[in-house]
Amino acid sequence: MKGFRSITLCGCVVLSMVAVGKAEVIWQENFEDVPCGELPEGWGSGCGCPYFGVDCDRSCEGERSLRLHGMLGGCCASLVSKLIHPDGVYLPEFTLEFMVDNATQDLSGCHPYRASLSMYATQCWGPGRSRDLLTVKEDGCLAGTTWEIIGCMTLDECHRIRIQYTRLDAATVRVRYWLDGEFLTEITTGAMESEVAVENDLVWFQWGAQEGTAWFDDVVMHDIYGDAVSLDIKPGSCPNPLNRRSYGVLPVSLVAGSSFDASGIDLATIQLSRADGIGGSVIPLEGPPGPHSVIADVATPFDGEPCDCHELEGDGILDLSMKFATQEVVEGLLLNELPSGAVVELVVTGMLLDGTPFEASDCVTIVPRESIMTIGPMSEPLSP
Ligand SMILES: [Ca+2]
Ligand SMILES: [Ca+2]
Ligand SMILES: [Ca+2]
Repeated sequence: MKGFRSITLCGCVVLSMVAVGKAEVIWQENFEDVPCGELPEGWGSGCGCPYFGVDCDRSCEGERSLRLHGMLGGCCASLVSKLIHPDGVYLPEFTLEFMVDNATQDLSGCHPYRASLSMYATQCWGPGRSRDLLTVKEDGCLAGTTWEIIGCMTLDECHRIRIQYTRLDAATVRVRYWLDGEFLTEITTGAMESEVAVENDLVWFQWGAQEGTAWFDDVVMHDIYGDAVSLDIKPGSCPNPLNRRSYGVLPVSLVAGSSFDASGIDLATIQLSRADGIGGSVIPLEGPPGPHSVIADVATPFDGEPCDCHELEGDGILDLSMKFATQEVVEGLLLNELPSGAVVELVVTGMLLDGTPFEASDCVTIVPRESIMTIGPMSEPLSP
């Protein structure tokens, strides 16, 4: 999927719905360049027990990760702080992804939890100054920001967590969670308000191991997918094979960011064409009878390289799910002229109901003819 070329403003008219960017990486850390036992620049003590540092012998990706250890049977968590935004400002919305690996020690201290992540008003721990985003319980189950259990993971293995934080308004916060690419849940709760800190003061992350050992790796902080729209051909599939002999349909989805309203797309303006400009364009099937476009949550935004993709399906945000007749695509876009195995970038263009134009692209791989036409000897009946 090609990320967020999204809404392209025509440059001549300032439209009411302002454009849409891509999801920018604000910072990321894989710990690979950090000396063993130390912390990356900008990561510091959260004033808990000082048992932390880069582990050069265990990682989720690459060779190094961040290891934290909270005192077993004690009340001393290991905490490492990092500004949520490098400028130290409060971010009303962000998406954070990281890998976490929890050890299996028996826990019996005064806070028997494993890895944790909180937002803090200050670099050091202090009562009434934090929002817990995620806490791993002793059995590997995950407590969300309101401490309800939102999912479970195995210990002694790396898992990928994605957390999307959105300040909906002054009084309300929404936090969405994914585990290993699967959407878990969303929690909407009140904005923090205490005598010593309010939600807007929460500018620090606090990575923790409350008790026992936890490793963090491959941390990526980006701004939210927001009002962007992107394209996913064959949601749930990566790569996206296109069989030129198929008389079926090609599922294509316009994938909505968290604040993009998929129902605001003007269906009559949708066209699918080749990014290289060769061939014409085709329009989605609009039954009944037969397949037609629906608003449904079938895909998750992806912000990687062009033609790269992921296999994630729904993320809790409604998308526009369309079907194109495969033979119309093959003929209309002259795909029969391409060699087997070719990777072709396709573009969907259209407009929102308010006239804002957009485009988004993703790629298909032409299924080799041989794999369709060849019938091997195994298919022949066995001789008696
Ligand atoms: Ca690493
Ligand atoms: Ca796909
Ligand atoms: Ca979606």
